[in-house]
Amino acid sequence: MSGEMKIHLFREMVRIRRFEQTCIKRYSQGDMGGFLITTIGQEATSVAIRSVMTEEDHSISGPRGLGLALASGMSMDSMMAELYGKAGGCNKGKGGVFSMMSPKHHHWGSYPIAAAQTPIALGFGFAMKYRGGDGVAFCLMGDGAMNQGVFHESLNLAGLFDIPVVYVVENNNFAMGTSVERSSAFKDHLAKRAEGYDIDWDVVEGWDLLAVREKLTEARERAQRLSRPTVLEVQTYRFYGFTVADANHKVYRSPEEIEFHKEHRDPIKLWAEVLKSEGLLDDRLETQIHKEAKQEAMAAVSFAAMSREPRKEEIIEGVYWECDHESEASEQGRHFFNDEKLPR
Ligand SMILES: Cc1ncc(C[n+]2csc(CCOP(=O)(O)OP(=O)(O)O)c2C)c(N)n1
Repeated sequence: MSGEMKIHLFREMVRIRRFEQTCIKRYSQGDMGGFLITTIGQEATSVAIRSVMTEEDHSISGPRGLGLALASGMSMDSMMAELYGKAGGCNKGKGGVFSMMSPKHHHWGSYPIAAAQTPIALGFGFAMKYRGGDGVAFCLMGDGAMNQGVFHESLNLAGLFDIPVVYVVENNNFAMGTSVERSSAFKDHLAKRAEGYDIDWDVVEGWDLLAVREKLTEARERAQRLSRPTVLEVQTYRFYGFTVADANHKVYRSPEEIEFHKEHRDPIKLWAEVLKSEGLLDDRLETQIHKEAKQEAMAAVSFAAMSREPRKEEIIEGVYWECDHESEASEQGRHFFNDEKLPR
């Protein structure tokens, strides 16, 4: 990897952290509603995923998806405005943290329903293969989502039909406030469950950017060359609660545990140390990168604040294809359930 690329990856992780830190401040001041789900402490996974993807590939995530959306190339402006519920947002302010998507960037959102993204990723992989392309689908999810039935259905089909999909499971030890020990009957590595579907699996320390990138590169090659899926378990830790409003996160985890991870397993700190040891980064450049990311986030706050509110008449636009396109159903005003036998 070139020095330039190494600095780029550092910058991308810092941009995620500074963006999310800024979001936390604005959320605490009541500028945005709903939930705020951050990836602080887990930035290496998202940056590594997008760094191995080619232009043909597609990505999708669960609700902990701000990092992947930003790493996909989406602008801070469009994401901040979305969180503010403003018309300038990537989904015109209708989705918030659960709809960080941009088809242009081949990033298909941050699905709130646990594991809902897993069959969609499977579909992307299937479609790309069916059309004869070389693309690979990357699906980011949490350890809790692994216990959903639909994930296992997806794995079964991925293994059976040789689908080029990579399931990246961020195991941050907790699903909301429930630890993996209390939620998984299987006591070995979570990714090992993939063996039940004849799928290759691996585990990697998520605070080591380079290691995550290497494992993802292997998985991508397997998907592209052999059209075989992978389940990669990335061991991570979220520095904040399940959402920013999770007041109990210092109850179900000890403050010492949180401090340990901040001190020893911060992917940004660790990557900075590597870059410094290689002479690629010094304190001045490090400060500058942080400063620029902070300024970019602050500019996004101004953009979001200035962006207009969505109008009432726009509420259904862009929600259902049927509502946006001329059809018999839209003329009748009955988009769904058109069966005559159904009660009107
Ligand atoms: C089908 C379904 N059940 C329950 C929920 C409520 N819920 C939201 S997130 C979550 C846990 C997610 O844990 P994990 O997948 O480990 O992701 P993390 O938040 O730790 O990144 C649950 C149970 C949901 N969104 N969808």
